[in-house]
This record gives sequence, C-alpha cells and structure tokens, in this order.
Amino acid sequence: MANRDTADNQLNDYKKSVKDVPAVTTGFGTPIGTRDASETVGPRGPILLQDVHLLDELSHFDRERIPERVVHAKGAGAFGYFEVTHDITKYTAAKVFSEIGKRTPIAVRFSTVGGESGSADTVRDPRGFAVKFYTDDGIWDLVGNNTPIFFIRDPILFPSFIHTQKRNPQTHLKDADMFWDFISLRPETTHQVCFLFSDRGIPDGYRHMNGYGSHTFKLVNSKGQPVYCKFHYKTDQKIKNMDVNKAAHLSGADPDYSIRDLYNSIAKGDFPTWTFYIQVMTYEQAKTHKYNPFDLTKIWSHKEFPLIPVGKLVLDRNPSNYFAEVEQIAFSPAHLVPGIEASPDKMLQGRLFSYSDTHRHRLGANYLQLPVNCPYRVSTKNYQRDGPSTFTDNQGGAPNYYPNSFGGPAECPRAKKLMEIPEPLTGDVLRISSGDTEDNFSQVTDFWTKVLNEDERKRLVSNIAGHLSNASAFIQERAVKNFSKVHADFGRQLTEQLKLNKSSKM
Ligand code: HDE
Repeated sequence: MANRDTADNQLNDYKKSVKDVPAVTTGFGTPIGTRDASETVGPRGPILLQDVHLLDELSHFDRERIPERVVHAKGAGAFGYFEVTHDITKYTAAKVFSEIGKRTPIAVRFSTVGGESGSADTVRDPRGFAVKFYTDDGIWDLVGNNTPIFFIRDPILFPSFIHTQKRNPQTHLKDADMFWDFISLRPETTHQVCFLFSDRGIPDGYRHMNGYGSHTFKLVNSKGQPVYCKFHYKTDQKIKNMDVNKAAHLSGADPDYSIRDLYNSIAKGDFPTWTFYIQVMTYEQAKTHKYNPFDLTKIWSHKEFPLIPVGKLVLDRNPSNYFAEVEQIAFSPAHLVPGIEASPDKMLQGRLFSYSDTHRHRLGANYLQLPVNCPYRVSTKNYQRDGPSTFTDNQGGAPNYYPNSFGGPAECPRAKKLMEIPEPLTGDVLRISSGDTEDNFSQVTDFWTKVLNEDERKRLVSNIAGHLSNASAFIQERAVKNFSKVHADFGRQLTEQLKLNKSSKM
C-alpha cells in the first residue's frame, strides 16, 4: 500500500460514505436477484432471449462511448468560482463583473491538443484552458489555451493544420514530414511554434500554467460604448515547466500525471487559483495600430496595453463523475453574454460556428440541457422545442412560435442595448491568403532577443532540432529559412544542431 495518494484511494473513500448498500437494479429501475449469472437452459447454456437483464446490460455497454473530441480529447476538469476583485464596469456591463466581491460558479477543463483521449499528459503540445461561467445572464465560455497566440490566422486552415499534428492517414503514425511541411509552408506559425518548443511547451501539470482567451473580444458598457479586449488568467501557483527527460519518462510511468496532480491537490484542499486580467484597446487605437489587432498570431504589448486586474478563478471541487461532468462538458466561444462580444478576428468567427456544431454531433441537439452545460442560474425561455433526449419539461404549454399574443417570452431591451451596437464595417468581398499579409517575424524576434535568456535559447534550438531532424531534408531547409528570419543566430544555431543530430544518427 506504499505511496497511495488521494486519487488512488477514491474507492475506499466512497465505501466509507455508503451507509446502507442499495439493491442493484436494471436500467429501468427494477431490482435484480442474481447479478453474476445469465439465464441459461442448464448450466452449460444456451442463453434465453428472455434474459432482459443480460440484454439491458450488454446493449447499454455497446453504447458507452461517445465520439471523443476531434482535438483536445485528453483532459481534466474541476469546478469552483470566479470572484471580482476590481471594478471594470466602465468597460463592460456583463453581470459577471458587476460588483467587487461577486462570485460566479465556474467549470474548467484543461487538456492537451493533439493526442487521443488515452494519450500521455506530459507531451510537448499547447494546453487547453477552457472556463465556463454560469452567470446570471446565461453561460459565458472563455475557451482559451495556455498561449496568448495561435499558429494560424484563418479558420479555413484549421482542419489541415490539425491533420498535420495527428496521424499519417496510411501509417497511422505521427509524421514529422506532415508536421514541418505545413509549419514551414505557413510562416505565420513561427511565433506559436517558438512558444511551443520553448520550456513552456511542457508545463508541469495544469496548475502551473497561465491561461489566455487569446483572441480579441469586445466589451460593451452600460452606455452601449464598446472597447476591444484580451483576457489573461495568470497562475498563482507560479509557472513551472517540466524537463524534457522527466516528461518523456512520465509519458510511460504515469501518463495521467496532470489529471492526477489536479485531482489530488483539490482533494487535499490545496485549491489552485489564477488572477484574472484584461487588456483594453479603444476603437481609435485599433484603427491606427501598427499591427492588426485581430491577428491571433500576435500579442498586444503589455507596455502599451497594461494588464488590468479583474478577479480570481478558484478551483475547489473535483468532478463527482468524470463522464457526466468532464467528458460531456461542452464549451463554445459562441456562448457570450450581454457586455462581452466577439471581435472581427477571423479565427474567433470560425470558432463561433465550429464548437456548437461539434457538440450537436458529439452530444446531440439538446446538449445544452445536460446538467453540466445548462445555464442553471437562469431559466431557458425560447421557441426551440423537441429533438432527441429532451429531458426538461420542454417548456410545458408555453407558445412555441414567435411573435404570439399569449405571453410567450419577449425581447429584452437591455440585451438590445448591449448586444446590438452598430459596427461600421465596409470592404470588398474577397479571399486573401493570410500567410504573408501581416508581419510574421518582428514579435518572434522580440521573443528570441528579449524574452528568452541564453540557456532558454539553447533549449529552444535543441528542442526544435530534435523534432525537425526527423523531417525530410528539403523541409528542414525551408524551416531553417523561416527561423533565420527571426534572427540570423537562430538560423545558424539550428543549422549547427541539425548537423550534429545527423552525424550522431550515422
Ligand atoms: Fe478549438 N476546438 N478550434 N481552439 N479548442 C475544439 O471543440 C476549433 C482554437 C480550444 O475542454 C473542438 O468541443 C477551430 C483556438 C480548447 O472541451 C472543435 C479553430 C483556441 C478546446 C474546435 C480552433 C482553441 C477546443 C473539439 C480555429 C485557443 C477544448 C471538441 C478557428 C484560443 C475545450 C470541441 C474542452 C476544442 C475547433 C482554434 C481552444 C473541433 C475550428 C485558437 C481549449 O470544435
């Protein structure tokens, strides 16, 4: 019984909580006499079709799996609250920020991105950090990552990009050619790739990393005045990354390291917290800024747009059932509340469609009725009805058409004021390939020269070279050319390291 932690003892703890062991039942609730034998003709079989207990058992088992998430399949979840510590009502009328001290219940799911739901936690990969706020104006989901930027800036490339991070369609293996071919053909990926291959590419569990809404969003105050904003949630546990050798070891020895770490820390009352900030950019500033404020491959300078403290995220409850509360939780960037809106960021616009679409496929048309997804602090009142697995009262006898003269739910003037402010947009309808339309390298040069120290630069080069050496020579050359545009030293050091790796393989 050496080294058993709280997670290992879950069943023992459950047993202690049971006062009277209940009778086992079928799915339809009838008690079962014999639970360990099928009904047979004689001791050797065959089995009778009338054995409804066996049919009930097997047919439910046959349907246990739902499709895993196409990305972010492996994850951990927890619950807690968001508390406002600073007043930002001059920027937003969102009820979640309405007064200092206000608490809103939250659910969080952390994840890796590329691996399947049984894959190892300690891989080099971005981490998802999605927060669901059960506000008293409905659900607000901030579906972020542990990086303030992303690889691409047009959603039409996302499925291809993800294919290159997953398995080769013939060999069913991860494929360095696919990975680096795409990356090197799309120079806008350079910023995020450098983040990914830096020390922060393997965080030590989920508690020691920051979260970012990443996109530019829009905040609207009670006068209907908008500003653009970014969301940041910084770990109070301090950033801690994992050494590559330890990470590789744990991938075999404890592939669920991050789930275990989160579960045990919450179970022992060591609740992880994050300090929540916003950055604000006015419409005037956005018009004249040297970077496109809606380009997801760029950060907003903290000097120009300082972090404004807002509140705290606290996780103080583990899920009571993983499937019900974590596998079935469904985040969507389209779940926005009055006072918080989408910006023109193309990637965000693509995501406004994709998430609810995948939930309807993965969980069904009524996924918002599931307890973990439903906006339980408000009551959903609308004109949607029916569909598979409707398990509310389906809005009883209320009219199911709009407009109506019979007291059906009416328009909300506050939402009109906050969510329908005119947005002056003009432009030609066109398709512009966004690979080279923006500056792809200046911010990465700052990352190389100003953010990383000498040792961190060395590790970045060695991490990239270790992975890139597995790609075909012509792809390696193209990738090195991109990194050389960040800094000549970067390109030179990478070329040297690749040569060393090649000679050590011979
Ligand atoms: Fe996602 N992403 N994504 N993503 N994403 C999904 O939704 C998608 C992007 C992120 O814990 C999927 O429910 C598109 C950026 C997280 O349940 C899917 C694009 C960021 C999670 C999807 C992006 C994210 C997802 C798969 C490009 C950080 C896990 C299953 C336009 C800001 C949420 C699902 C959880 C999950 C689509 C890009 C974060 C397929 C089309 C950028 C944290 O809908």
